[in-house]
Amino acid sequence: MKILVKFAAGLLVAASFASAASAQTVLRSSDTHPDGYPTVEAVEYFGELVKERTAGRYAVEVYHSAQLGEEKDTIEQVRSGVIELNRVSMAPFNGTVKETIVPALPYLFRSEEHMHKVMDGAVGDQIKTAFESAGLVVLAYYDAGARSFYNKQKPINSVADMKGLKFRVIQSDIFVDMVAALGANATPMPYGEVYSAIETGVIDGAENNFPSYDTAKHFEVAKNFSLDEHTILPEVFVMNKAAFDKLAPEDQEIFKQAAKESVAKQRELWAAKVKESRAKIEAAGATITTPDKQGFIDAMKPVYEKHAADPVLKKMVEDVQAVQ
Ligand code: GTR
Repeated sequence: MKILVKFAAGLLVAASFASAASAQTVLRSSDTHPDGYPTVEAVEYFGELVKERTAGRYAVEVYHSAQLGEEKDTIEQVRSGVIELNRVSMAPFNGTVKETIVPALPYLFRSEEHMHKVMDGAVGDQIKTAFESAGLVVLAYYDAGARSFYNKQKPINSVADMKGLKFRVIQSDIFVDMVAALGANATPMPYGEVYSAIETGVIDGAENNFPSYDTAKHFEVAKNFSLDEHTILPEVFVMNKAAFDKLAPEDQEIFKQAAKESVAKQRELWAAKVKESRAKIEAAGATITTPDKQGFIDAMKPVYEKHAADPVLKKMVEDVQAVQ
């Protein structure tokens, strides 16, 4: 009898373990960057907090290194719910969520501190609301520093040096028009194709921040980095809205809080990575020049005229400029 009771109790324990295990929901998140990159680590950290605070009911699996595809494809996946989470740049959303045009405008943010204040404030909230119409909930904005041009032909000291060069840009019309306004040619293409396109001479260079230039190894094939810092465009960490709406209200709070804490973590990791990458690419023989920035700023007028003419966006630009 005793044995039977023990056996039954054992079965009960086993059953409750089984149900606890089967009750775990695994959420998949994509990132184009490799393991160890600040955005990958930040989302992993978010996942650890969520798992801990939901007693293991939710877990996050981060698929780094574009394992689930290039950004444009994974954006479709998270919008349709094939995956639940995604960490991407905001630029590929410029055509679908018009409010994302604002942080992508060249030389709009005066500094990274200015960008933080804006994205942590009312304009950041306005962009978050706009994402909902695309079926996404913004969990966090992460740092991506400033984007600058680099190429394999020559150092860029002024806008005149840009003439005729071919650059890969991130997939957004604003970037295409920005490059045209500088007298160069732009080809939007997926991130994963850039290295070989530079190597084989299909393009002369691209534009990005130091950590991307480093980890995607673009510094090996395009050694002239020109610190023109044209765009301080943050990353976005999004969740499929239907998946978010399905969460219990207290779990939604856990997710939001965990995401908030992952932002602080990512900002720290980012600052360290920028320094590390800059030192690494210089040691590897890349040269950094600081061009006459005012010339770049002055050339951006047509980009604003074309992309920020919409009254909603115009007002947002003014709001950004008013943030001190
Ligand atoms: C990086 C960004 C990536 C990706 C990449 C690109 O700075 O972190 O998400 O958008 O740029 O240029 O495609």
